[in-house]
Amino acid sequence: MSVAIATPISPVQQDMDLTSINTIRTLAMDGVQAANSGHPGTPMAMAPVAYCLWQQFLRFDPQDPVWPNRDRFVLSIGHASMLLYSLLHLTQVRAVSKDYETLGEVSVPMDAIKAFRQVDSRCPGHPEYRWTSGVETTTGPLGQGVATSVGMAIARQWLAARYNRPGFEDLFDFNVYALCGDGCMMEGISGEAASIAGHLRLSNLCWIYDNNHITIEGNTALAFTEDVATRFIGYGWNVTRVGDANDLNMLARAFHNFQSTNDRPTLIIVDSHIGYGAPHKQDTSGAHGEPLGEEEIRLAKRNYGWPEDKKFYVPDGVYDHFRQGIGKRGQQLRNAWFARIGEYRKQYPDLAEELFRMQHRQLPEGWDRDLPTFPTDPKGLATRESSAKVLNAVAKNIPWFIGGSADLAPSTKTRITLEGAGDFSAENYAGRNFHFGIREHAMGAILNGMSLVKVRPFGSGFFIFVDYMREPLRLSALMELPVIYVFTHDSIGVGEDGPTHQPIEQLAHMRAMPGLIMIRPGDANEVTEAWRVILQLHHEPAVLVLTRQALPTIDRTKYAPASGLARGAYVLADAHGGDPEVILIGTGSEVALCLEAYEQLSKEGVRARVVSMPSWELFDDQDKELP
Ligand SMILES: Cc1ncc(C[n+]2csc(CCOP(=O)(O)OP(=O)(O)O)c2C)c(N)n1
Ligand SMILES: [Mg+2]
Repeated sequence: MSVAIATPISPVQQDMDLTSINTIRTLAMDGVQAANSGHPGTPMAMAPVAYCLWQQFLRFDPQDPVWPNRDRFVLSIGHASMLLYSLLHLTQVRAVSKDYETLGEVSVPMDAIKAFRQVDSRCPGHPEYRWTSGVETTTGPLGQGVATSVGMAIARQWLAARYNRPGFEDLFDFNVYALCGDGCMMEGISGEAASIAGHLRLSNLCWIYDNNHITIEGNTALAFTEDVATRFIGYGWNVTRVGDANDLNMLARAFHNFQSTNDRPTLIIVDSHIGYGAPHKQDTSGAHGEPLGEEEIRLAKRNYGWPEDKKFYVPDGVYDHFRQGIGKRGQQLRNAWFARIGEYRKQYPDLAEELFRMQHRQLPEGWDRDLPTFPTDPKGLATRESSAKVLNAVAKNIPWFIGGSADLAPSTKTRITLEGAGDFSAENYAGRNFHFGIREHAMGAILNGMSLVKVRPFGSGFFIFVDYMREPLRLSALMELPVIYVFTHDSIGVGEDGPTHQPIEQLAHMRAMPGLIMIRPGDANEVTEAWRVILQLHHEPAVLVLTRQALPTIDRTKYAPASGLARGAYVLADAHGGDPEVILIGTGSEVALCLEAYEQLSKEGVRARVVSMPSWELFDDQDKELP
């Protein structure tokens, strides 16, 4: 099959727009071909869209890709990673060290593009946050990127409500753009995320939908016929269309339309041709996920008016063109922002200090001064109850500690009850209590997005429903984000709800997930210690697993102090008169049972030891530090 190219392209590249777009396209094609693996078709089709956005609109400084008020660009179609890598390369985005200092090196040098998908390349198969500067979030599992973008947009609204002040109305005014495809639209999480974004009227959020009618198995007619525009209108979004992905004027109009919409998020539906310009593969699923092949690449390059045999070719003037566009605009905006923040610091020193600490993932001085100690109490209280007290003590001293629940706050006890904490809503973006609705999956991704903007988010639900949000949890771990998940009703102690609500294998699941710290405290004082550890994590998500039912508050004058929790496991009660004959190891609600058994055994003359082991991961970590 041969496909005519809609707009004949002159063999001479007359304009820098087209030259730049074709550079993005051909880098993607060559990168995938060299790797002999990857997804060339969508970068080829969406190059003009990404180019128009980056070159004309995105407020992003390639010299400082972590400037806090930069616009965010999320590539929700993570498989089209070569599109992003080409942009990062051509705009010469700088690498950032983990201490947030911008280094001189280019984040994605040409050698990295040539080593696409190879071990250790800055261009892995799917974009990875923290590995490649300029990548705003890890994507690949379809739907996660768009949902994460909602969290970013939410966090921006919260930051603006708290920190923008008279004369500084634009301190936080960044926009969030996410590029998505048919896969993202089919995944349920996009529906959850779009629904809450519309409800919250996030006018700083723009999704761009690549409506190419192609997925892996073929035409979307196989499985997807819904009217996406109507669906989003139903969510309360502003919906606009661009009938041809190559039409830069229409694209610019759509972005202007987004920018002038102040009461709703915007969806731009762009009709595109996957594999644009490849004569035998355009508009087929064959262009989706495999190299085009040398001959097809040659023909596509001919169609573009490109030198057919040149590989990884960046024509003269392209780098400079980007420098003069996004580079110049971004640098001016970034420098102006930092000049203003100097002024802001003079007028609002406390707020400026908060911002500094938050953006560096530090805690305020004395953040833990109100953490409670609980008196011995044989009847005790549920760990969800003690956690509520600790959570509020934390919230008092960390203003950017914010979060909520998937409609279960009355049960998970995660409401911030401090005076003035308020509820986050379209009418009050300063609220600290979030209502994610019954949308666990989106909640997970939204928390990731919020954390990427550097507020300290928590989300809560019943432990059993962690199964609805395993993917975003996994991404928190992969991205090393200190998101806090509070899960209650952690065992058979859930009571009358029955087997659908009883977690059985969930503890094992959480422990098996790399990079995640799970803590299941055994009494109220271990809850305090758990929060103390969690708040000081910088690079790991934490899962706090709590009970519905009351647990005795252990007598710490008789047994070891709860501070042992920081080591993951500690000897709570030891054998007398020789080595233990039996060691009882418990977590959470089982610790008190172990202590009862210990007392019984001691009476019977059996030497027993009780180990409370609230966190396998913390235990493993401290082992490494032992001499
Ligand atoms: C959650 C999830 N399921 C499946 C996949 C595997 N996968 C990668 S791309 C793709 C098809 C995506 O189609 P579309 O979003 O339309 O992208 P296009 O082919 O148009 O680039 C699939 C199923 C995935 N990455 N994530
Ligand atoms: Mg598609």
